[in-house]
Amino acid sequence: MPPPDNKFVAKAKAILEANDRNGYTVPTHRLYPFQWNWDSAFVAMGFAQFDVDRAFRELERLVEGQWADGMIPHIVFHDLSGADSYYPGPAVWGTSHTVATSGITQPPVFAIALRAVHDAAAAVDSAAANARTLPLYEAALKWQRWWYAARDPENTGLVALLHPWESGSDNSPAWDIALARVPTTTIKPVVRKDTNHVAAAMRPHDQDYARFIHLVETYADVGWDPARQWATAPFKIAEIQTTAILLKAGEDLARFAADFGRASDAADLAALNARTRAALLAQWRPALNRFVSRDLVSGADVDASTHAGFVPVLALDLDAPVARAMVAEMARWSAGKLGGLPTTEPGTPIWEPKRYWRGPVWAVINWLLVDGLRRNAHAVFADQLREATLAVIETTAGFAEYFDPDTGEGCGGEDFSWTAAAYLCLRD
Ligand code: 9WN
Repeated sequence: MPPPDNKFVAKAKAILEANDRNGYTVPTHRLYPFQWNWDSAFVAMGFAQFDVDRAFRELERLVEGQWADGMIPHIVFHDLSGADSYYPGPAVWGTSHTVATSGITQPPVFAIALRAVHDAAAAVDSAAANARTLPLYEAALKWQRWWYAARDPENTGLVALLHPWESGSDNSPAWDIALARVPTTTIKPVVRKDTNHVAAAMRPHDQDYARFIHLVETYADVGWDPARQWATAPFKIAEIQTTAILLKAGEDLARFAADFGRASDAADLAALNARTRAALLAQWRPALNRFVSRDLVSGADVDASTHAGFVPVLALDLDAPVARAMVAEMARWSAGKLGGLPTTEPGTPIWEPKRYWRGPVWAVINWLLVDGLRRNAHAVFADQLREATLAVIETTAGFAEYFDPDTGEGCGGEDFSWTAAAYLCLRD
């Protein structure tokens, strides 16, 4: 039984409703005026707490952006009236889908959200829930197959990112070495808009943006063809956070396949999930008490100490000593900090408590970890993360995009949709 509604629940719902744009939700007004992929998945789970129809609608609108090859892009530009406040817009991406979209993707939280939305709907009317879910299941399965075909053509079990934006953790120190190899030259000038809305000290550096756009232009130049991108990519990371989310999505899709009597889908998913489970487990590094990604250009481990090293807990059933070591490491990072788990290890040279993905706490990352910790029988630490997330929102940060773990201050965009969704779901 969730606790009774309080004024923060009312505010969280009001944020989701205010950020609604005819069936999809913008992450926040002005800074992000379009539909973002993994934001929408989290938001759908938030809506599922009080408006299941609207939750389905969020996912349906995201699927309007799905490409013929199965990819669901990281941004769907449904309505260009706000285009002036965001860069890069459709002209920079140069893609050719019917609805304008970006050309890269984002972590596949979609199927996880679909499971949650379906289950909320099925509690009221199971047949109606299944009917609404089926086309979204098909879309999610098509995207799942795209990930394996386009981003793991050598069948390693780990999927690769070709752009830091695909991680959702844009300027994470995890990309520093790989991104430094990417030239800062661009064909068209880089015209940042983000720093018109948010202090530059909280955002990626200009050099990061130059490299981000260099990559966009490189892939646009090969017509956004997955095989040609794979062959030319100067940035290629077999990434553990995305792979863990993909595996959890694969588990949820496998349950749907069983429910819907789709035996052949179920068999395909079981094989893909098994391969990925083994590959992900092999990325555990006992000396670090974390999992690590692999840089496919250099062949080296990505050993920067970032939160991504813990996210595999979401999709694995870890041996007890491994889980204990990981939880001890997470507890060490979050000791004396506010809001939950910082995105880089405090006190290290890479630690920057206000600069985007280089130190701050993000409610949605805590949320993924809470789910994984519960799965691995670490309910006590899960509860600490959960309570820290709720407390920072209620006391200092409000529903900001992310939080400074030293001060509890809210940073980045205000009235942020995924922070509102996290609040609604973590109270449960
Ligand atoms: C680029 C919308 C998105 C999130 C990402 C976050 C940020 C975009 C940007 O905002 O990225 O995709 O322009 O900074 O890093 O996780 O999905 O909230």
